[in-house]
Amino acid sequence: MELGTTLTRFIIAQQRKYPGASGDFSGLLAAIATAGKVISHEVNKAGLIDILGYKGKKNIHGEEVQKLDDFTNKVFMRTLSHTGHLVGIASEEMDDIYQIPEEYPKGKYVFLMDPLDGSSNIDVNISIGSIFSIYRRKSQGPLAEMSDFLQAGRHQVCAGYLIYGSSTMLVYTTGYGVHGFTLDPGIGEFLLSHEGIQMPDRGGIYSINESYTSQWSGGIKAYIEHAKGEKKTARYVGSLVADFHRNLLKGGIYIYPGDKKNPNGKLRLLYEAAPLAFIAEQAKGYASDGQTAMMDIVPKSLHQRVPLFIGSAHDVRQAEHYMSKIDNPS
Ligand code: AHM
Repeated sequence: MELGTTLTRFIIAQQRKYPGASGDFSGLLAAIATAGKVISHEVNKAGLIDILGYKGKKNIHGEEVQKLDDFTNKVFMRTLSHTGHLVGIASEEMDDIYQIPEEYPKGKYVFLMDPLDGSSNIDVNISIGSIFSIYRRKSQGPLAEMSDFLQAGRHQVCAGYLIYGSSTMLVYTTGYGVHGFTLDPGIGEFLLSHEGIQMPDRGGIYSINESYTSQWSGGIKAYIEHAKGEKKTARYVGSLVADFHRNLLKGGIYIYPGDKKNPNGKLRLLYEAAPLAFIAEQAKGYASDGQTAMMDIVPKSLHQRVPLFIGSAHDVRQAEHYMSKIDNPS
């Protein structure tokens, strides 16, 4: 489609093109885009906090200032609750499942999110993001059940992220390729800027926090030496969305491994790893926990952590090869 196509027009065109594509997503994606605009506006003001005289939890007018991660969580909840497409929401910011209130119509999907990923980067003006994932519910009663959320990534019907960087972008897949839209702040619309994104099979970048080298397994150490030998260069922002987005467009591998201290790593299967794995696979990339395809891992709990290897397919397979050869020789 031509550049400058709005998100809404693109979704409608996709529905016509793929008869299997559900119209339900137009409503949901429109709501996600609205939440993204509100959050983007707020994130862009974060740097003004000192200038405007915010102190602690109060602003100069004595009003409570919300932490940005609470704020983003609430924006998504408010914007999505009344769409009529959801029965429940789970968030990295909430301990338990949120049930869509009685007064709203309910639908057949559940929504999962990391509303503000990379929050330690807000104060220093580095890109941050929001990650989301949608599953068709399995249960049939009036309330969402845990089994609706604890599904393997392979069952996702939509996944995406918003990145609040030098511009704000929405990148998503419904299983028909990966498409990116850039927010034009002048007109407040997400415009198609990256249609049918495909990840190079091999990349020139590796992204891992090397300060943890002493904690790494032999397999990780060997793979990173291999990556350096291939003349890959290191890039690590410390915001997963930003590191993933760069590697999606340029090719590369992002690793947050398990280590001696945290065998399951740091990142969350349902809110971070599975949605990005869906996007990676749709863009011809790949993601795994070092052994098993991320999309095939069945979660045991809502906030489960998982080691993450994601990016260019060849590079991730290569890392898996080192992991199995050195860490799990048969
Ligand atoms: P957060 O949920 O506290 O934002 O942590 C997630 C972030 C990722 O965005 C990032 O890739 C990773 O943590 C960085 O962790 P580390 O500082 O350990 O390298």
